[in-house]
Amino acid sequence: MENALAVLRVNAGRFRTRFDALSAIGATPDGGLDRPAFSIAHRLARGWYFEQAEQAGLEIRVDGAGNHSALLRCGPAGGPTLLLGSHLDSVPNGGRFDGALGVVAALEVLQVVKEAGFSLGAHLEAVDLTDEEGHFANFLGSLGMTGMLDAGHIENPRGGRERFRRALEDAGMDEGTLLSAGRDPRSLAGYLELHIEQGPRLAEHGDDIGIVTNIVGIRSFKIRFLGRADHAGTTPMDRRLDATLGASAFSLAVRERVMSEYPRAVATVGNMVFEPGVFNVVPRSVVLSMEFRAEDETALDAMETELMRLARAEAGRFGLGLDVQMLDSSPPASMNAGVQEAIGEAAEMLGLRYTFLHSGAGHDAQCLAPICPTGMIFVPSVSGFSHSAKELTSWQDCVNGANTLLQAALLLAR
Ligand code: HGY
Ligand code: MN
Ligand code: MN
Repeated sequence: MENALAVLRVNAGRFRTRFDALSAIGATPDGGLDRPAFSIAHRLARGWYFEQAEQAGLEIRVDGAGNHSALLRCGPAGGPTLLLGSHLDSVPNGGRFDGALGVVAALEVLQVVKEAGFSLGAHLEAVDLTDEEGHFANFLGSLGMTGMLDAGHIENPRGGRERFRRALEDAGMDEGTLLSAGRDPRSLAGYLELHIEQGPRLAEHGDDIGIVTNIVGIRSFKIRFLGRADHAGTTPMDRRLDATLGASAFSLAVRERVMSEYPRAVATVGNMVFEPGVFNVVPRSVVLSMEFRAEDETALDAMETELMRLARAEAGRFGLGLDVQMLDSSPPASMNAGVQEAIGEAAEMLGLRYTFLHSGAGHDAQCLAPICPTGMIFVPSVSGFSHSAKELTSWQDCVNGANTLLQAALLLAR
């Protein structure tokens, strides 16, 4: 039995055909992908996923958080389930591999195990988790699944509350179903995710596989600098309450402070919305979207205090009001030692060169880690590009990752 399991491999041709078909749903002319959560393309991709799962003879199920699962009952009756998965949503104008690779690979693993006809110590579930990219709220589906999603996390959805409500309604969900989608941790044997690295380290060192040790924590905010609208031609420069100045000075100050005081952390101002936002009116308001990331809560707390102090200082310097709204906070997480070991064993058995690394990208795995043994497998990203159309992973690396996922899953579900 052990040997029979060890020789199992994914069907690389079928895996490729599926990946290419999925990449076409929401494809952009530059070779990327535009498939934000709850968009039409996202809904089509989820429909396509279920068609594939049914054609493979798998059961399908959607939970209250909209997570789309394919199930293989290959464990003992009443036995636990090993979750394999990732996400089918993308950032706006993102790449084809982020999330999609892990979902297609998980489906392929279930199909290979089904075709081999083996019974395992756990059932297998290939899950596409909802809104990993935080179109409305970071890691919405995985947080829902943990039962740790609270009303506060969805109180200030990124796209606004009304749009969020409508999106949920269109998907057959509401805030109540989201908050009650929690799974019993005792029913979960673990969570394993294959993902592209989204950075250059594996490729630069010639490694095939990355075993993730820990995932960064993320906090995100909307910050409004509030001034006064004035005529852009007649208001002297020294009499303006120009919201642009506070927002711009703050953005530069954040960069300088993070680089000097928190060299292992990052902060990003990803958007600014100007009001009224025209040539000839001094802006009365600028709303800025900012997130920052660090490896531990202590650093996150210190950064939050420091960056909010900077915002107050820059607002004060230009005579502006300030309004800060925290949107969400995703704690950092360590990956389970036993799962890391299983991934290493799988890679070794496949003759692949592996290394251990930290993830600066956020993943659903950081939400699931507190409730079940969790781990992640990374494959190399060419030149480290991600969240752009330039995202690329060689097909051989994708297959290596999928086989590592398969073998690690078999070890964990033994
Ligand atoms: O934003 C992130 O790190 C991830 O891609 N969701
Ligand atoms: Mn992403
Ligand atoms: Mn991702």
